[in-house]
Amino acid sequence: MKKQLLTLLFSACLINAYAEDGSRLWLRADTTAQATVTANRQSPVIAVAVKELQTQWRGAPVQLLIAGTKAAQTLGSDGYTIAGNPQTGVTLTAAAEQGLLYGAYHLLRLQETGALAGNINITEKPGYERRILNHWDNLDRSIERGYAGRSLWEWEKLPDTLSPRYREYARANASIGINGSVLNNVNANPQILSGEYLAKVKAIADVFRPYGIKVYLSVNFASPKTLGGLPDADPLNREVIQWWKNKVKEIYALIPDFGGFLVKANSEGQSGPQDYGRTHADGANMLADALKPYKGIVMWRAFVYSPTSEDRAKQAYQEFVPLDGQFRDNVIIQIKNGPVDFQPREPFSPLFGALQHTQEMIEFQITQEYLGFSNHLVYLAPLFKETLDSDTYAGGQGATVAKITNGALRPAKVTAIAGVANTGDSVNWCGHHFAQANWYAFGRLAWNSELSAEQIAEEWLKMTFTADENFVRPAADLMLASREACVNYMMPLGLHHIFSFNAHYGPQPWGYFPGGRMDWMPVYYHKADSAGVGFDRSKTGSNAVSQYFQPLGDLYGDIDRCPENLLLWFHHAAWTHKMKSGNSLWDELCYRYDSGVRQARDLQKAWDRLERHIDAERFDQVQAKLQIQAKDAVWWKDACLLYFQTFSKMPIPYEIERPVHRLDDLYKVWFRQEDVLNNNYCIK
Ligand code: BDP
Repeated sequence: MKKQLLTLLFSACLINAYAEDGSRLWLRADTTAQATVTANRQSPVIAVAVKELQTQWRGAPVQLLIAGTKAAQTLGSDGYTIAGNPQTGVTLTAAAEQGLLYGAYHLLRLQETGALAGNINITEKPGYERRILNHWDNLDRSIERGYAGRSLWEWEKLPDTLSPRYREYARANASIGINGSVLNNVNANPQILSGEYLAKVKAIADVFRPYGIKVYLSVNFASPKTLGGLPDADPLNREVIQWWKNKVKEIYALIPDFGGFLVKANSEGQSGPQDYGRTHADGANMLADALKPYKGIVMWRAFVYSPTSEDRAKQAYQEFVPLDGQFRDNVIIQIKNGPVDFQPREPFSPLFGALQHTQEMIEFQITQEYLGFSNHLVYLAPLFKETLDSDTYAGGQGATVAKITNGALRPAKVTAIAGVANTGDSVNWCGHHFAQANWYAFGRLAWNSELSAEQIAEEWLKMTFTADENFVRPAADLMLASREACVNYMMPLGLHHIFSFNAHYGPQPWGYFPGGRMDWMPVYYHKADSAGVGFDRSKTGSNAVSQYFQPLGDLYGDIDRCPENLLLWFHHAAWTHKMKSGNSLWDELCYRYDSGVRQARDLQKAWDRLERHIDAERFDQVQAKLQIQAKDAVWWKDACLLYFQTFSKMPIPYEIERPVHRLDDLYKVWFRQEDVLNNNYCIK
């Protein structure tokens, strides 16, 4: 009995020592190294770089140099060179302390991914100056569209108690080059600007600073009125202007390196300058003027649309293009990757490139609001890259979204990129172990948008699981297949926004709620009828195609030449429309949904084969999530095909799997977000 107890205790300890709960993210290096590291300057940031190397670097001595040479100056504040040999000695050189920090993480990444061979001679400089996470975290610690627990920011305990996770978060970001965090939701509570909350924000900023991370805040445009007690928040009202100036002064007194404001104005019910008959430029410039003396910036969102008869996909362009050239040089317009809203696939937003005299930045969504929450394994690097690599043809061929926004083609005072974070207080940070890869990929692409999705997947897998090639190759393939699988089982061929209302999880193509906003209803987006399906955005329809530069406008506008993966985004195509495969549109749609289901099952098969290479804990958790994903894929396929069949009146090709649900039952499925996250929703 005693012996049994001892064995039990012993194995419990073992399990504990090797607990693989995902909390260490991709930062899993052994920290018992005792490397010799020297630096020619001292600062809190350099101290972090030195410590990381001292405890993890297993090679010859490393020297960190801040250099004032011309060559070093061209690297900017974040760039660096790494030169030398791991056997004889390595020198990191940078013009500023952040560069040394990023160089240190780069060197460690080479070590951890087994990429150190012989002499090292690396020069790096980031593509975007500001690489920012947007947290949609509320002050009550709920997270809008968050699927990984509650907010990391423990507002109720701040500023006195600092969670150890603030530092871990900052470290993880620094390791992938992220240098900014907008702490609160774009649907901003004015309280964030109160003295009480600013003291809490300062406490977080102090923890982030040695990791090179600046803090930014989302602000509510009505704050002077709701928080400051002024009669209005009109951006031309002198009192309002003064209120913001005072507020900004107060912020910088607490946080001297504060980054600036993110603003969602006149969008989805948020107040804004238009409430007072002013323009977005009036509003943004007023804030920009207040921030200017402190080098702060305004990220003004272009996510605006209202329930008019105009196609929602056209509205941001219509509102912002007439204002081109009117914004201050510390304003940057933050544009979602697509013209509607973070769908599994969208064309790029036509605003990229269209604002020729206004700085533009891209906003991606890392949290999977429309891609299966933290239940589905969907690796987002291919989606991010699809947008970044899209040619806008602004001013001719080769003007990719990346080059338009990162300063390569249009010199800009401010360049930036944002990703809506998928972090929360869950043990593994992101809810799904593989969702960590999306955080990682965002950071890596913000640094260098030319990295391939494959390279990033491999790096992440090696650091997060094991460098064993027998694991890494197939696991990378699985990741790379996952986004297209998701598009296929949710919304192939350019279908979009046919999610269950509000929750944005699961299919509800029939969604129509009398009296509600039409532009929030799935039927608005697919427009299925007895003739066909899809949103006609060609010249005969809303003519959204005219917002794209040529030759894209014509290409998208021609039903026979439009890329088929966007067909139903731009066209209302007949059910009998002949596809490139020779199939009718209806048959093709059926085959796509079916292949999505099969791909979801293939993800399961591929994962099960990898069991022996990794720890049981994470293996089991991912396996359980993949089961949900495969079940959901069938739900999607059945719901969409059975519903669209009520219009096409055509048979589901007989060789593909039959539906296992009845449409009447699917109409009744109802659940809340928590049910989805607890895997407690039932499809009959
Ligand atoms: C949509 C979300 C909503 C956000 C909005 C935004 O459904 O919760 O507030 O975007 O970006 O995707 O402002």
